[in-house]
Amino acid sequence: MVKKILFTSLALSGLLFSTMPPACFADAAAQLKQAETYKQNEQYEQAEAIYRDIVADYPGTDEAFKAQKSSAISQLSETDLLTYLPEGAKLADIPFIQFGPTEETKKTRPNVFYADVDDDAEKEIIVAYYTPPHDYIIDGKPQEAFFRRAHVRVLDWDGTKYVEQWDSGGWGSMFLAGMGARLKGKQQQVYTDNYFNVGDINNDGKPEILFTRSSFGAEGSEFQALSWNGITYEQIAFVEAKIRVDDIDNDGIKEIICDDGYSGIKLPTPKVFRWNGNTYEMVREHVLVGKPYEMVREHVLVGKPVVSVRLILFLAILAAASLIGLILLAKKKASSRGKSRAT
Ligand SMILES: [Ca+2]
Ligand SMILES: [Ca+2]
Ligand SMILES: [Ca+2]
Repeated sequence: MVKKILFTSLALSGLLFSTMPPACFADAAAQLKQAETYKQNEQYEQAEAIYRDIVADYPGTDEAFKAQKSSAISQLSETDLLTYLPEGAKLADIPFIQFGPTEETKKTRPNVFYADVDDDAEKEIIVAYYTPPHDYIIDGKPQEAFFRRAHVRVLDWDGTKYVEQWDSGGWGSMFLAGMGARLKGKQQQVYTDNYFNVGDINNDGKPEILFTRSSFGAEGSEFQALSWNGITYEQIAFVEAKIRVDDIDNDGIKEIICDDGYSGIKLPTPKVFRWNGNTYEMVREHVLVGKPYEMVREHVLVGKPVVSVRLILFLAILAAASLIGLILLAKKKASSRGKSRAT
């Protein structure tokens, strides 16, 4: 009987996990393969068209990053790109993860995106770069690049050449934010995703430009999301910390969550910013009592039915225990009745 109950609980939890939607990007992988075949056959235009589609259709995926890399190489060389940036500028190096095995920390994220960010059906170039001085020397030793400035620029095709459409202006010295050294690589990527990215987070059909810049000392770090308003790129989100972007209530519109994600360290005030149709607005600030990811997910759903796997398992175990108790009680009663009959 106990075995049967345990089996039922396991089957129940198995069913819960199996109903979660699979993150399936099989199409993107197939498209990527097709584009690579075109490239090998020197059919560059066909390859380019697919790369652009993958970047636009599957933002934030590994396939999009691969496509971005291949696409950027065949669209505009780094040397060509630099001619559209201030003198002495360098393309930004943006970490894939900040802590972990050396080969992983050496990996960088794309510093150039090709996407239609101004809603005119033509793709712009969105580039993250640094302005000089890149290095300085104290007592003969090269120091960290404290004095360079991090920028994002949008280049628009005017029919014959690229022109500067927008520039963030310089702030901070890197595309980075404070990261918990104890966070696993996968969890770090949830945050480094937003160090520089382009994607439609508020589900209005237009991609946003997202970036996080950081500076040593008093300046701290700043995350911004910008969206084309018909005239210019308007700031729709601003958070002075590193953030993750996630659709925590599965309504298709992504939320911006600032829970810092220090593995195992409980932060007193995780913040959630929701899209209100015009801007990302902070909707809740909570005292955290559990693991960051789960607590934020449950808190923001207050007022809505919460289906917690842990709660269901707890109820299943409680029901099983009660049932066992009842069975034992019934057996005890039966045996005492038997005994009293015998006497
Ligand atoms: Ca455009
Ligand atoms: Ca959008
Ligand atoms: Ca949402």
